[in-house]
Amino acid sequence: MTTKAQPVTLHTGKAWANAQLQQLLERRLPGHSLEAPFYLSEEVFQADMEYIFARHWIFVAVAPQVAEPGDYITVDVGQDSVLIVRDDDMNLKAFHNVCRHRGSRLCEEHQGSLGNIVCPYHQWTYDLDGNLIHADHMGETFLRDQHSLHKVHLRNLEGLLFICLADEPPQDFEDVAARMRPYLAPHKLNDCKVAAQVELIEEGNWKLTLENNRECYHCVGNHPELTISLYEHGFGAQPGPQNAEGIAQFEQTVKDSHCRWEAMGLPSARIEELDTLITGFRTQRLPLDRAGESQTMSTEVACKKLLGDFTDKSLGGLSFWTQPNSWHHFMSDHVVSFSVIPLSAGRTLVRTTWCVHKDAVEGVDYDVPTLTAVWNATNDQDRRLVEASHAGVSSRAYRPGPYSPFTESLVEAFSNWYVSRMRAGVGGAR
Ligand code: 3BY
Ligand code: FES
Ligand code: FE
Repeated sequence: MTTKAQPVTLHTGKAWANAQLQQLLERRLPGHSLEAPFYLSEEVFQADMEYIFARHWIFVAVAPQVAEPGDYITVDVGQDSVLIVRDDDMNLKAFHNVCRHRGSRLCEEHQGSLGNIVCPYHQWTYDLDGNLIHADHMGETFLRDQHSLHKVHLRNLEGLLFICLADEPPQDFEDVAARMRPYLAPHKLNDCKVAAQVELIEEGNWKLTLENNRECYHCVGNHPELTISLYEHGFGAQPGPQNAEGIAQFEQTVKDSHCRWEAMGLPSARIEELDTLITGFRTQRLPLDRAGESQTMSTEVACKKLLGDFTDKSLGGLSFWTQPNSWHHFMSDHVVSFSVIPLSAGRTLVRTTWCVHKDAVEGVDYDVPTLTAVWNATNDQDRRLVEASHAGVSSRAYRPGPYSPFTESLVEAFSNWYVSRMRAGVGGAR
């Protein structure tokens, strides 16, 4: 049986027919990459922004980016800009970055600090809870309390900030948070500072970025720096006689490490809910190779001051992946977080943030080039892979290709999640 994809004609420039998208979704071939329009079409991109990015919990920042009262950041998701501020009581708040007067953007900068939120247009002034506290020229009958900023749902999951643009966000986030808290809490990301942040633009569709992230099939051939700290048999190995011994040894190392970490109060067992929940996620703590301390070129810690109350450098890497747009690696000395934001059908922003203990001193406890070397190199390699994929899926010769049942099952989980959430969106469900 052949698995030849049917060509799809898209009526670009005309109103996107939901029926066409529905058809594409219905005929998705399980176990295969998606048909080309999913990566290329402007209409699918608009649907992605509506049904995926405006309706699910999106990872956008880490709490240390807004550490002090008055600190703010803005994050843009599609046409929407969201302002995240820390108020005077140290609570985090999120608002649409849109003035209630005539709609001007309130904050143009990506980050900063403010006392009140003052619109640059006519100086309407809001406090850090979003209440309008000052508006000139509006007369006696004007009701200030009817003009507070529009709120955006925000959750701080142990220092990871997620927003949801929907009126009614997926409820299962609370279960995800309850299950993840014991894993993340010991690393105390809320008590960290940002040591470095890098924004990378990939000339490719965001789903290619995510698919690429969800497998390590490509790691041996492309990531010489990352694979220094990864166990060869911990990723990308096909089960079989040639790998049997290596895989068994790796599994024993994982078992022994988990026993040691669990005894220290660090949950380590894998949880996999990537396509079984609306807020799909996966976590796992894995040992690191060689010195076994951190994802660095030397595999030793990049920061001498360890996170939280840790005294042991060898805590492996606790990874946390979320649908649709993030992954994170928590180690003994630092946390590295990745947020993916689609910019257009063919452009994607990957924002990478490295955090260390807030009392760590740059130049004494850590230096930024050592801390960031592995992931700067790996991100750039992944960027090229995504761009090459995007170029390839743009060709008339492209047809969905088969995922490996051994090393691409998490890619399949991502695509399944995406297709099912899009079906729900197109079908009018939440
Ligand atoms: O480690 C990661 O975050 C993923 C998995 C394999 C490649 N990639 C960069
Ligand atoms: Fe903000 Fe006028 S648009 S004060
Ligand atoms: Fe990669």
